[in-house]
Amino acid sequence: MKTETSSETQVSIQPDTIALKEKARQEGLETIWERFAAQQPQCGFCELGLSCRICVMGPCRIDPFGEGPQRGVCGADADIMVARNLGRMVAAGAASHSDHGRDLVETLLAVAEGHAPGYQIADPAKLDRIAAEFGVAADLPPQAKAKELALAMMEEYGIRKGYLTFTKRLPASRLAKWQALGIAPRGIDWEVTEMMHRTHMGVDNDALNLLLQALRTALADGWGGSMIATELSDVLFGTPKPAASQANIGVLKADQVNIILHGHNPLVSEMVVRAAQDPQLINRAKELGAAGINLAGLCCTGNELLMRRGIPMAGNHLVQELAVITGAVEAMVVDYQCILPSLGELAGCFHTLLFSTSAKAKFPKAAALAFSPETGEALGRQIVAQAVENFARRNPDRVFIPAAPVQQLTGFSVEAILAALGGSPEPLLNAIKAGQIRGAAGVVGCNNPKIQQDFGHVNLTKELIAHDILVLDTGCAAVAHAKSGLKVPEAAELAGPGLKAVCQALKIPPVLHMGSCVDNTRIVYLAAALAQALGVDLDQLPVAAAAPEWYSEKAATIACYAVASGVYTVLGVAPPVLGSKTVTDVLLNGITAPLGACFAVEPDPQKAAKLIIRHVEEKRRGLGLDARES
Ligand code: SF4
Ligand code: MSK
Repeated sequence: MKTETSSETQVSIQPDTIALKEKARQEGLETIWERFAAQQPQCGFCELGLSCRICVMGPCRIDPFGEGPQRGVCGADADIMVARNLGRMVAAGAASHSDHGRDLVETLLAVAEGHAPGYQIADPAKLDRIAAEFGVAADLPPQAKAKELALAMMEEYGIRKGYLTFTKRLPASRLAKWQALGIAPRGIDWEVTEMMHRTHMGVDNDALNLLLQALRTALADGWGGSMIATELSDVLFGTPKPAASQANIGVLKADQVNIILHGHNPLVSEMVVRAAQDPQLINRAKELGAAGINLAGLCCTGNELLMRRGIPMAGNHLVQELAVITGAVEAMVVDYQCILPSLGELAGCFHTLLFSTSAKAKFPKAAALAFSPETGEALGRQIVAQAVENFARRNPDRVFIPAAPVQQLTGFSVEAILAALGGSPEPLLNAIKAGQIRGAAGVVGCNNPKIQQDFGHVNLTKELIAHDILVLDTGCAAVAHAKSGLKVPEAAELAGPGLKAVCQALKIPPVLHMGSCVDNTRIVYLAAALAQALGVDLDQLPVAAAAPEWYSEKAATIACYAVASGVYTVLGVAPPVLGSKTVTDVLLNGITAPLGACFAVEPDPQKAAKLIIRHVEEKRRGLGLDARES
């Protein structure tokens, strides 16, 4: 192996990524970074949101310098074009999370009706709590209760009277703000459909009106589809509790059958976990010379399994191709979202089997297996059996696992955090009131090849905890933090004195893992609970959010529901809106008065940290708490 080149070190701050990227280069294998380089220069019109292909009178572009066309063929100006594009982006993100949630609702119904072998109600107490929120009779037996809850949740997707049920978790003042603006979310599918309708040529041509519907669509995700996905995953597979695990590519084992579980929905991967414990399959692996069957996660399916089962995490978004390039992966199992279409081709360069598991997400050169609640258990076994047999095809000379795994503590659901605090948010609020913890920040979101991998997450988070701000993380940011050693209790040494003392007393890290992308709802739910306990609205809390390396439509939606919920949000990558001064002004300033929160864009993590620290201290001052000059 040659020594790393400067270009390899530029792709990531993580040694495992750098080493595997170098292996890819030596073997002439293309990765996301080569494709990113080949796309340069990327379209400046698109970057600014000033291109439109909504109809076939176009495509159209608007010249940001005022010299070329200022309107599309239909007459749309820059404001309309940018707002429509953003609205469609948010709709796609909301649809993705919410369709994921729908798969869980359907599985819950199948469990209730007795035709989902292998699945069960893993957390009956949580079923009781959620069912009560949806008005399901408390005295029903669990199966009947699960059925009523599933049917009630199905209604959340369509046309219903009033607003989404989970909005009752919010302080009344937040819902009142949404009602005043006309953005309180109704049905989940309703909001997505209306967003798509309004952005058709010749419908809504008022940028502000379009932006308001984008926020309502995002809220239908955050307080609807995503929240359903989180809560039902807990009901079906268990509510996460703190557990020790590991992260980075070193969680793959050279002497074992390695199966990687990638995507977002835990429905199939939970069955793979079960099958991997089957003594028959383990014995077969041993017959073939393996020491056992090793499971590892990627992206948010990985986060789901990590949170509930302690399955170690191989990596985040930019590691997915590199994981195959280790040459040690017998099977990669994908469901949907954030899965690179290049994986099948790459897997073909190794012995790796690539299985897709959703009929709605097929991939080139992947074996397409279609999950249903009826077949999930059998699919899990089929996948593990094929992976085990595939161990015989591995070429040991190509195996390269260039890192020792890093320890991490995971599993901080809202329930687990409250349990760690003795059952009430009071101790956390007391620590905030006393100024030991200045506030909290959700650092979430993706990797993006435009940014050195994990640089934004890790540097922002280090700065925040050093200033006594507790960090809550999800998604690929969570993996970045884990790989960098920030998610062990010993990382409290990097925190400011107040946060350090709290972490040491509770034996927790200063960065708490709250799950996958849909689990950002755990963060806003916790914020809502804190606001309720304090008798204030969410925008009055000393809390903020950041997505330093985001890339996806889903992340845009999450950011929109965070801001609309009252959480100031700093983006490390500018969204494609800068082509419209009106839209940019509304997002950076205009929404502050009615919603109490807005966006900021700051790629430099040190500067982003300053923005968040200043915001937290201002909010402390607003609550009458001590505030540091920042
Ligand atoms: Fe062009 Fe208007 Fe059609 Fe967009 S909707 S492609 S701006 S004509
Ligand atoms: S997987 S949406 S790259 S966080 Fe949820 Fe990671 Fe972003 Fe996908």
